[in-house]
Parts: sequence; structure tokens; C-alpha cells
Amino acid sequence: MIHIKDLREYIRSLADIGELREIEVEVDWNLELSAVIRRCYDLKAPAPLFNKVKDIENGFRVLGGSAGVSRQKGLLFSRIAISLGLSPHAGAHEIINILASSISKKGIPAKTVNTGVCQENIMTGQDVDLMRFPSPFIHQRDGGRYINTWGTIIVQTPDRSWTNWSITRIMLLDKNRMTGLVVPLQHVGIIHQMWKEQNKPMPFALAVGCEPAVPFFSAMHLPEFVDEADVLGAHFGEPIDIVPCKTVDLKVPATCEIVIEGTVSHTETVSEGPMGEFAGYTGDARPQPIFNVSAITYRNNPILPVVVAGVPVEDTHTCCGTVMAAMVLAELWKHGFPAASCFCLYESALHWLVVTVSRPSHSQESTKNLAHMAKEIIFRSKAGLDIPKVILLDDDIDPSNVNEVVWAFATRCHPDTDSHFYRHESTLPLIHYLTMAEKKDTSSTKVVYNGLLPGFDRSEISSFKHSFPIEIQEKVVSNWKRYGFSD
Ligand SMILES: Cc1cc2nc3c(=O)[nH]c(=O)nc-3n(C[C@H](O)[C@H](O)[C@H](O)COP(=O)(O)O)c2cc1C
Ligand SMILES: [Mn+2]
Repeated sequence: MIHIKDLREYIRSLADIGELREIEVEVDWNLELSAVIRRCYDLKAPAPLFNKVKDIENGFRVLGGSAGVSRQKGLLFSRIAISLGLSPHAGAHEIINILASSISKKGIPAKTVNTGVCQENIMTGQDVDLMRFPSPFIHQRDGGRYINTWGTIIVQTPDRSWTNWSITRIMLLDKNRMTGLVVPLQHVGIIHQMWKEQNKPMPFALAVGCEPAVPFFSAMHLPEFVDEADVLGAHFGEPIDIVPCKTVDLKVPATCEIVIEGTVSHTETVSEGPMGEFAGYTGDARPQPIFNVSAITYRNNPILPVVVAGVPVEDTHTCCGTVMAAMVLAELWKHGFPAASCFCLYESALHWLVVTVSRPSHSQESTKNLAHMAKEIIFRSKAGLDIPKVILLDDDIDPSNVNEVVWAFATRCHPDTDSHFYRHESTLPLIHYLTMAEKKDTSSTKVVYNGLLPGFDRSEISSFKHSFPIEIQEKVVSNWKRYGFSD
């Protein structure tokens, strides 16, 4: 495992495998930069590093597509894989399985160090100026410029027993104020409520441009009172270095690019959003707390990573989808469910979780029973909170292969008898098709589609792999160029 310990080393690794494009042409933070990032997603092009942003001082840069998928052969998941310490050639199955076993291990807490490059430059008091950073105006219907789309917000319970890392979007208000989503069901919302009950603002530190694994662990739905930093430590087998902040009693990853310190108000709110969201639509503007900034520290020539949320596949899908699948797989293992693999299809914008099941041919377990078991394990766990639709398939299907999943889902699920509905399940309000009442109650129907075929015989499949003897398959593959094909 190769633990990449800062964003710049990650950028060099991307360049080494042809997954980075440095852009020297000046771009505008007002819609242009984000449109370039969006088009990179659509073309599965390399991650863009913008070296010059209009009206922003020289050296302040922006990175897009930090966890984007690649169009290069064999490198589809390369950015996700190297972020998590694996070979750029690792496939979905390997990534999800390794992550699921890290989640099942004992945590390794972060290690405090005295100094970090994230504090090479310091602004406090009157000098604090958020406007110096190249925060983009992302989509034309957004409510403002977003300074945070990929950074980690760090907060602690008033008794200091739990330090939570999570990603939440944060919008600029002026030179020393921001607002961001503090969702009551999320840990940042739960901890904010604890501070509110003490009638105090909540100290926060926003760590932007961390080592590439940090966003993945920050997007994990771990149980309450579990520190995300400990799980990152368990994954790499070594702690992450953290350094004390300048104006709040919190610690941040020592090598991150930009740190914004301050407090989240317990009394004052302001309109946040709307913003283009991961489901692929513009969301709603809502009142959210004001974040008052007391200090900003940053590396020389800081790099601000940006996510342009919207239709798949963008970084929200790859990051949340990967960790969601790993958490569900860990949960299924824990309960002895015969899961072969698990994947949250990026193309479904986090709405379809596919579980493949390995069943011995003589298995007497009814498929209905397996569907019921999967539902109980997935929807009852924190990992399954955000998942509205589960598809169960046999393990001849690769759950990360959208073509295979679409074919199997279309042909193996009876619309009547294989759809198992579960009413009044707790849900994320950001799901587009929910009614206003369901969004308000955060409760809706979830479904398991059971695509496990009773008495399934693989030799019935009509395909290159199943319709020809192995000698013919090998002959055709080895003669491919002779037939005149180029690849
Ligand atoms: C790019 C990206 C943006 C995200 N934005 C938000 C957001 O604005 N609000 C939110 O509640 N969750 C957002 N999430 C999801 C949370 O980070 C995720 O649900 C995480 O588990 C929350 O942490 P917690 O379990 O410690 O509460 C985002 C995730 C990613 C990868
Ligand atoms: Mn958490």
C-alpha cells in the first residue's frame, strides 16, 4: 500500500499515469472553470489543474476531477485507487473489498505534530480575507460562490470525546463569513445541536486540499463517536499527522493546502444555495447557520480542489459510492450474508446499490429469504441510510459494470413478484423524486429488486463467453489483428 501524504504528491502521481492536464491559459472563476471541469467529467478526461485564475493572485490554483473516472484502458478507477493507496490498475472489486476490511479493523488515532506546511501563511483578525481564494461560481443557478466542495469540516463534541470529519458544501458570504449545509441527521448537525444546547457557537476547522484519502473517509457514514481519522489510520496501518489550529482548539491534517478556522453560529442563519447537486438537479435554498472566520492558514501557492456536482459521473458519486459500497459489504460480512461483491453504480447517481450473491448450485436458501435478509442488514445499518434502491444479482454479474447490471436487472426481475417494497424507511432528503412531505419527514419507501433466479443455469447465457467452446474463443482473440481489427 502506498500512502500518499499530500495533494501535491497525488498530483504528481496523476501526471505519471497521464491523468493530469495543467492549464496555463487564464480561466475565469465565474462559470468558466467549472464548465471545464464538467466537460472533463463528461469526456472522462484527465484532471484539470488551473494554474492561473482571473483576478486571483499568481500561484493560487484550482484542481478539478480529484476523484474522476478515466477513459484510459485499465485505468477507469485509477484516481480512486491511488487515493486509497492501491495500484492505479485496481478494479472496483479490489478497492471495495480492501476498504471493507479496513472498516472492520481497529482504528489508529491521528498523531499530533507541532508544525505543518498548512500553516506556512497565516491571516488572522482584520487580515482574514476569503476573497483571495479562487472560489468558483459553479453553476448559473447557484446562490453564490462555493469555497468548499471537497474539503473536510472538522468539529468536536463539547466534551471533546468525538472529533468528526465530514464533507459539506460551504458558500462564501463576504471576506470573513460563509454559510454551509449543516444537516441535522449528519454528524456535523448532531454536534452543532450539542453546542446549541450549551448556548455556544461551534468551533470548526475546514481543511481544504488534504491528502487524497481524506475525502473518502470524510464521506463515510461511520457510527456516532467514531473518529474518521482513526479509520483512515487503520486503512494505511499508520496514523495521519495533525497540527493544532491557530485560533480554535481543533487539529487539522498537517499537509493540507488551506485551513479556515472559526465558529458556526448557534443563533444566526442566512439563505444558503441553491446549488447543482449530485442527483443531477438544482436543489433548494434554505436557511443555514453563519460560519464566522477567525483565521485562514495556507501553504505557499495553495491549491483549491473543486467539485462540480451534477449528473454522473463526478467526484461525489465516486467518493460516496465507493465508501457506501464498502460499508455495506462490511456490514453484510458481519452478518454472514453470502455477498460476493457490492457496488454503488456511479451512473445511478448513488441511487442503485448492487449486491452480488454467491450461491452454491445446491443451495436450498430461497431467494425471497435472501432478499429479506439483505433488506434487514442494509436498511437497518447506518451505511444503508442513503440508499433508496438495492438490486440483488447472482455473481456472474460484475456489479461495477453498468452494461452487465442493466441487462441483468432488465431481464431477471419480475416487476410484480421480485420488487420488495419497504415503507417508512429513513431517507436522505436530497433524493429528487421524493414528495415535499417525504423530504420534510426524511421518510419514504425503499425497495429491494430481487434478481436472483431460482435454479439459475449459467450455460443458458448467450454471449461470447457462454456460447462458444473455449478453443474457439481463444482462437478468435489471438487472431483478432489478423482479421484486420486494430484492438
Ligand atoms: C463532494 C461531496 C460533497 C458532499 N456534500 C455534502 C453536503 O453538502 N451536505 C451533506 O450533508 N453531505 C454532503 N456530502 C456527504 C457527506 O460527506 C457524507 O454523508 C458523510 O458521511 C457525512 O459524514 P458524517 O457521517 O460524519 O455525518 C458530500 C460528500 C461528497 C463526497
Ligand atoms: Mn462521522
